[in-house]
This record gives sequence, C-alpha cells and structure tokens, in this order.
Amino acid sequence: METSRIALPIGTALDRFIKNNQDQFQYTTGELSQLLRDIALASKVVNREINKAGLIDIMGAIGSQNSGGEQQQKLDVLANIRFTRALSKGGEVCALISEETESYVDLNNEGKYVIAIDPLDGSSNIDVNVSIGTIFSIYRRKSKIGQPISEQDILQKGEEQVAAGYILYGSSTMLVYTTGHGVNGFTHEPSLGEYFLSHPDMIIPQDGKIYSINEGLSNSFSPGIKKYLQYCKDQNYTARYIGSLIADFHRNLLKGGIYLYPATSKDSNGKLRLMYECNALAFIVEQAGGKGTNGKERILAIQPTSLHQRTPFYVGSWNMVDKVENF
Ligand code: AHM
Ligand code: MG
Repeated sequence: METSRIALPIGTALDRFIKNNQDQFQYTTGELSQLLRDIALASKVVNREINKAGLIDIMGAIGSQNSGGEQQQKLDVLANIRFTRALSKGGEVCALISEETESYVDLNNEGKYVIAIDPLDGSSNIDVNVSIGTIFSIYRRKSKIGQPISEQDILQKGEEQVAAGYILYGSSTMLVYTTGHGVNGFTHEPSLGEYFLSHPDMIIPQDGKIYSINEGLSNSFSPGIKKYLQYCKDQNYTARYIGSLIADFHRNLLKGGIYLYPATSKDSNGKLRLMYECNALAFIVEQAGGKGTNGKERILAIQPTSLHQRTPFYVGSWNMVDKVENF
C-alpha cells in the first residue's frame, strides 16, 4: 500500500519520524519500524564507546578486564556484539550477516527480516580519531516462518532491500537511512541522547568536483581507471580520501562527488564487500538521485553468490559515475 510521503519538519525526533512514515511500508505491521529503532539504540551505545576510544589505554588495554569484569574488546568486535545483541533481542530479525562473522547467524525465531551489517567500518581509523561508520541492509525473509533459514533468505540482490542506512561517527554522529522513499539524515543530540531530523529528503548533486580513491594503488589500476584519474586532474577536481567509506561517501552525498574502489592487479574484485558495504550505499545513492555500479552493472542488480564477496565499487553523483563507466 503506497501512500504519499508525510513531510515532517527539521528537528523532528527519529522515533516520531519512523512512526509517522510507517504507512509507507508495503507490509506494515510495525516490525520494520521497531527494527530501525533497535539499530538507532545500538548505535547510541556504540557511539558512547567510540567517544571513549582514546581513553582505552588509560582505562586498560585490549585483553585486560574492565571494572565490571568484562573483557575489554576491540571496538569493531564490541560494535558487533552491541548490534547483534540489539538485533537478536528485538525478535524482528531472523538472520544476521556481519563482516565480523564467517557465516550467517540463524536466530531461530519468527522474525520477518534479514539484516546484513558492517558494525564498524574503517576501524583502522579509530586509533587516529578519524570518522568511522556502521552500514546496514535490511531484507524480507523469503522462507516461511517456522522453516529453517535458507540461501534464498541470505543471498538476496541489493534491489530487494527494504531499508538500508549508515551511522557516521564523525564530528557529530548521524544516522542516514532509506526505506525506498527518499533518504533522510538525523543528527544525534548528545545531551538528549536522541536523533533529530537534520537532513530531510537528501539529494546528491548530479555533478560534482570531488573524487575519492586510494590513489597510492594507482599503478595496479586498469588503463581505463588511470585515464579517468587523469581526466579528474585535467578538470581540476579536488581529491578527498579519508579511507573510511562512510565518511567519504557522506561528504560526496552532500557536496557532489564520486567514491571509487576499483579492481587492482592483486584483487580483481577490489576490496569492498557487496553485501554489507556496497549494497546499502548503492540503495541510498539511488534514492538520492545518484548511481552505484561495479563498472559494468548496477550494484543492486548483482546476484550475490557468497556472504563476503567483494566487488569493484563506483558510487556518487550520477554524471560522474556515468563518466567513469565510459572510461
Ligand atoms: P574495513 O571493512 O576493513 O574497515 O575496510 C573497509 C575500508 C573502507 O572504509 C575504506 O573506504 C577502505 O577500506 C579503505 O581501503 P584502503 O585502505 O585500501 O584505501
Ligand atoms: Mg568494512
């Protein structure tokens, strides 16, 4: 059942926003709404841990115990624990795919949704106080409730996502998500501990002047990509690369730009993972009017064959991604 979008003002609390837009979901029963709330809550816990990251060495190094007797964890492991806990307790998710675990987790419940998540992406940036992110994709379960989870539940194409989003732990913490009805961004207000709508109906500029790529690898790029990089320089584009996918993606979403992680001579599929890194961003960018491709095909149309499969990734402003495909 499609209904027209309800416009809510900047400053609307996330909870209210989710509730007001619940009718947009085709199978609305409130479970997807609850799932989004669970993710938001877990992200607040992770955000709190990230903000203390610099104190870890003072409060006890990895491998030691904290005052509560819990083992201190690396933040990416900790984020995985926090999100897994929130998602499994909620009961809306029946299976979980995570960058942190080799195979998927069957939660053995009646949940209607499958989630793929990178709990903390760009974690090599934690130690140097640079922005990092969480990325998630949500799908409908395909098997009947009561039946065991099967491959058709897990290996779904990106175009079957019902919702996707990311959390950017940056100079402020933001949650950006789509349920296929545009993209909205929420900023976390720390003193209230709540997300508020700050970026309604996000649209990526059709064109941009920023290109984001690890150019240190350029000797191992294909001739086409090398030519495209030369083209960027000839156009006097600006190079911006943090090495933290969400931070690079978010900047380009707001300002117009392209993020590239091509195949290299070492990795013919590049570095990034289709199921919990690229699909979510491709869905968001399309909803914002941009484009996400592997150079040959729309990211969302790729049939995954394994959980952790990699893909070359070009994502951002429509005209820029179009251009790189021509190269
Ligand atoms: P991770 O999942 O191990 O954190 O790696 C993903 C990260 C992305 O955030 C980032 O865009 C990319 O790897 C950077 O890779 P590189 O260091 O090769 O430029
Ligand atoms: Mg990652």
